[in-house]
Amino acid sequence: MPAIEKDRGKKKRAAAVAEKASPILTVATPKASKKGSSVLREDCYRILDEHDKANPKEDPNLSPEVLLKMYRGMAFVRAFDERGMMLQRQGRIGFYVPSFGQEAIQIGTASAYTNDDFVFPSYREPGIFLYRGADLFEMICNLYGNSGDVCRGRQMPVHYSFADIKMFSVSSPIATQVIQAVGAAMAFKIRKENSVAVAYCGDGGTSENDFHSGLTFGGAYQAPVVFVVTNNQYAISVPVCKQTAARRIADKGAGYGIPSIAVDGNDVLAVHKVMSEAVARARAGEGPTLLECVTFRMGPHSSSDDPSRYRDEKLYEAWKKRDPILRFRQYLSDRKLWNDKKEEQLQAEMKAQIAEAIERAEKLPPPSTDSIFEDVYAEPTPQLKEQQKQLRAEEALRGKFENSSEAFPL
Ligand SMILES: Cc1ncc(C[n+]2csc(CCOP(=O)(O)OP(=O)(O)O)c2C)c(N)n1
Ligand SMILES: [Mg+2]
Repeated sequence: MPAIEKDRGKKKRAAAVAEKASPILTVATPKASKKGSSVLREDCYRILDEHDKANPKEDPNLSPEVLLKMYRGMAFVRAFDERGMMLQRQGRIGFYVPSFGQEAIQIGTASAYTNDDFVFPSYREPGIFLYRGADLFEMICNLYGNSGDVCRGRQMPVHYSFADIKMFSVSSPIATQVIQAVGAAMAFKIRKENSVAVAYCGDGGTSENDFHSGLTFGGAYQAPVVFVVTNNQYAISVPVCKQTAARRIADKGAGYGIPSIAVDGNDVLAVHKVMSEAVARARAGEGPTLLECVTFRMGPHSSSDDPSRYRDEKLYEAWKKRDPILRFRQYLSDRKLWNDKKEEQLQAEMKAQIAEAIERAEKLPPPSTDSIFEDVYAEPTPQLKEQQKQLRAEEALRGKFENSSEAFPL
């Protein structure tokens, strides 16, 4: 079983966690970088070994239907990210944030909770939106900020908002979603509801005050929340070894009495298993769990970033061999659940589906300038009415306002 500490009473909890949990913090040290060695160490919970063979004692033996749904989810977010980056490079959208290499964390966790649970994502979890059934076309409308966008072009691209599938809106300020998730979880507990809240943030996010406030309250109130930290080794250009003096991110849970574990974030079965256990603990009233999912950000921080300026290419090469999708594909092929032909079909199908949604989205006009004045007040104030009148007069004089330079800072 994964090494998440069971709740053995308040006295023993902190000591037990400190001793047994959280097997790893991998640090992108310059030394590791020079050697080009993989920074993933052996003491991380995993099910797939270095030859992608599953440890039979740990294999959760999921049904073929679930396994294939997970594989499709991982493949789909990769295809979506590839297309998103391409659209930005072609100048068709202004900004994109890819999640290359982090597919197993997104799908391994999302497949472990239910539609009644609430998700508080960071900006690097498009796969969770897709896996939970967000409308692909509407997601693409967000990228264009057009009139089909739920937020009417008022958000940055990749800041999706899908309340109907219990996904909180993505917001840029780091780790704000951690306290929001804890607040929601505290409410579930008070109302005796069965839902669990899941908060995602990055390694950099764990330096934010919101992370500490969230863990303080989550631990003290034993709220039904799971904290998922994606340790992708970097916060933009800052490697995790400069981010914290902690030996491992998972160690941070102990200070709040929160059982914690580090898991191989490129092993979807391992992520699914520890997440299932963490969700079950939360639902059973046993309080929060902190997961450190160890991975590597295979792409740039965003379409505005160039990692070659601060990151050794050898690190990338080392992690490429641990591609979570290829590892999982190998596992499925060994079980005769997947083959090259199925892969070819899936790739063609996904590409067509994404291309069709893009085509439709590109036909939509931008949101009307009138929409600027809507959604804040039920009845527009006299000042707003006046401003709207002025804008209309300007437009009559100079024509509709064109898009700005579409440059994004981050
Ligand atoms: C409160 C706050 N501070 C700084 C920033 C600028 N910023 C944007 S992304 C980022 C790095 C976050 O790194 P990490 O939490 O590891 O997540 P990752 O980008 O690796 O997924 C920073 C510092 C911000 N958006 N919000
Ligand atoms: Mg990071």
